[in-house]
Amino acid sequence: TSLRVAVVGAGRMGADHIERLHTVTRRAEVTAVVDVDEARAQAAVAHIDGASAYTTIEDALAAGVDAVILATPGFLHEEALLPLIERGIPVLCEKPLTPDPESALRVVEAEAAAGRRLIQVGFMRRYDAGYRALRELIAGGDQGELLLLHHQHRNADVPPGFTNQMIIHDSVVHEFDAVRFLTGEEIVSVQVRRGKSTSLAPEGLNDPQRVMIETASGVLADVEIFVCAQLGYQVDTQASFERGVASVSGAAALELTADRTKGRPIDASFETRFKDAYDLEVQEWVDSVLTGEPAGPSAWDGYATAACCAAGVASQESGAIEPVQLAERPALYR
Ligand code: ISE
Repeated sequence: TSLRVAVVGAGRMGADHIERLHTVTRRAEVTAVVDVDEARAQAAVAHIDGASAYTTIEDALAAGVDAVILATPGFLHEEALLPLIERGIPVLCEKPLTPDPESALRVVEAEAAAGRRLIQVGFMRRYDAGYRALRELIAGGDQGELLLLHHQHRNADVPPGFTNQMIIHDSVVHEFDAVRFLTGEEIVSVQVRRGKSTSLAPEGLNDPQRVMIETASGVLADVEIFVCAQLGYQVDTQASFERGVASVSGAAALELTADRTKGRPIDASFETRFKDAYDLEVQEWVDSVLTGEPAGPSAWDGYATAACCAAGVASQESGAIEPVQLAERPALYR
């Protein structure tokens, strides 16, 4: 059997998933692409036999769809997710689940009421070989207790209109999830400091910013988020243990000496830095839908990270250490 997938939103990430489903993913095919921009939807399916373009999710579902990849901007997710949960359609929802904890909790509650996990959130770092190995090292305890995490999250640039809120909701949300994934703990507080800014940031954006995350057991994780860093796409993490230090790096395995430079190239963008992670994420999602055994980051992970984002945005204004408030975790996610 082959899973009939509708990709909703044919923007940057939607287009990437359409190509992946078409050329890499096994046991699934893109049969529908939905975009409010009809021409964009049509262009996205033009080269895919058996795929049709739609402007609404309902029209795509009416034609027969087994599962959905939701790749619209986060503020459009809740209105799409609630009816999909109602119909029992599995969804791989790009991050963030929703932009704020209130709407994320509504999604969690709808899923809990439905009584089964239908939503996986697109936190692709959980599928990166380096992050997986680091999680195992932490859980295994060979280097003693984990004490500190240091994250660098750098983008070459961002589109005009990228705001201080978006730097938390769209970018640092990955570190909130990575810290929860690596430690297996909830985050209890977040502090954000906006320091000296680059002149290369769009109007209204402070860049870089420094984020301090604290987990339930007291692990401190610091993040340099720097989205107009020019140098390329760089997502690295170092972990300090009682007896050693471990590093996850996206740099190429091979060191090259050429053009009077000695070093390891880094990626230009997230599509290449995390290509293997995205491929694995989508394959494991497809297989989990086919077997009916949900795996991967859940709507609860989407909600918990949304609560961290709310604390982060509050701290951008206050500069204070802001507590992360979480609702009680429904039994479905225990
Ligand atoms: C983007 O939406 C992503 O998800 C990337 O992984 C992140 O690095 C980037 O900052 C975001 O804008």
